[in-house]
Amino acid sequence: MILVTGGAGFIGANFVLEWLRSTSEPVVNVDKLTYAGNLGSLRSLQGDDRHKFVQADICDRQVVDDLLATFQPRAVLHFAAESHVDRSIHGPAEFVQTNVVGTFTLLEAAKAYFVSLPAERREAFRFLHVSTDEVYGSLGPADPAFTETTPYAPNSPYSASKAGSDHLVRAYFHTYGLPVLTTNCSNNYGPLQFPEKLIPLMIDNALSGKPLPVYGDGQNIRDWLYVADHCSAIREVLANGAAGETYNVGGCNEKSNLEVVHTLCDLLDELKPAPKGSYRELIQFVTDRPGHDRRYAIDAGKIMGSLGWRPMETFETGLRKTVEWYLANQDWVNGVKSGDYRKWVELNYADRSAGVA
Ligand code: NAD
Ligand code: TDX
Repeated sequence: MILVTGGAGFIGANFVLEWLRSTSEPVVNVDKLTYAGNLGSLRSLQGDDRHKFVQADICDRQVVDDLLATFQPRAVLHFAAESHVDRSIHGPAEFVQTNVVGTFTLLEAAKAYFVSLPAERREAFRFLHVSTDEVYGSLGPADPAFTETTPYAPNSPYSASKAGSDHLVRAYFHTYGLPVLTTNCSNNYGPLQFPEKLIPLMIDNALSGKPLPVYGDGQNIRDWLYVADHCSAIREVLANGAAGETYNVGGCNEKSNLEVVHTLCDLLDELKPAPKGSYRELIQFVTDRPGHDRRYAIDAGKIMGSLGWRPMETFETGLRKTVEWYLANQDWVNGVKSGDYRKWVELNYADRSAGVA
């Protein structure tokens, strides 16, 4: 049994689905179901008793203690977070609460649980913390890519809260011997991503004939990784990573935002032509994000060299799969936008109190 936090979000849901496709080991999935949590993403697991869903807040120590004691997981995989930079600019408090206090609460509970385990189970236990490249700050055009030893320099409330959580995770290894692993990953894209993030937002706006809002001059650079490749990296780190180590994960796909939007428009022109003209005509340059980091780039040499991990998708193949998924899953998108999926949750998860569903 593994315990996953945030498994109703974008990356967590992709991870849980893939885990249960490829192993028989059960998952207990703890998620608060914020606006970003969507049990509709896990609909295909209905009736699969290897998946136990629990609606709970990771800041609730009692619930976390109870879950660890009840399910006795061999590992905690911590995906839960407030994850959207723009939201963190408008309302940072929730980011500090979930990302810092929530991670601290999990670490405290995991430490108590770890100490209570018999020696052979303690040996195997892992706490895997899923984090971001944004903790390293912003690169200039000629700077080398982020490595695991790049100094932390977070610039947004989101990245500062993730940096705080990373430091706590590190401290629990060095001070208490909790066997932690940390992954710092670049921008993910793929199926099931909430349409507030660049790629699904642009697809959704284009299909609705709405403007495509590019921040600033569109020359900010992100290093894109297909979500399934991130999930395979997490599995590899869980299986073979060394306790106390951090691993940078990235796809070697540095693209400017404008390049990403152009490629998306061209794919949509091919797969779902607009009634007239090209989707590129919808692009609008809008006021920049405050404190907008200029460039992120990941050096994934450590995970590739020491664990043999490789991404399977190029940006071109991954983006095509993503656009095809959104075109084929407009019900999911409309449900997320309208909040309809919550009705599905009410119907299918009658017991949604902070207990075991
Ligand atoms: P997401 O916003 O799609 O999902 C987050 C999930 O966490 C949601 O299901 C939400 O309901 C849940 N959650 C939030 N607060 C909670 C709380 N207090 N208690 C329990 N559950 C709570 O995020 P995502 O994009 O899937 O990101 C997952 C993790 O990966 C995050 O830690 C994020 O920082 C990290 N990450 C994301 C990216 C990316 O590009 N999306 C890149 C690198 C790292
Ligand atoms: O409408 C938009 N227009 C635009 O130009 C949006 C939503 C974004 N952008 C730009 C801002 C960024 O430079 O696109 C880039 C990507 O933006 P987001 O999708 O919001 O991602 P980013 O801010 O880079 O952060 C993401 O990657 C790292 C995730 O949201 C984080 O959780 C992760 O840690």
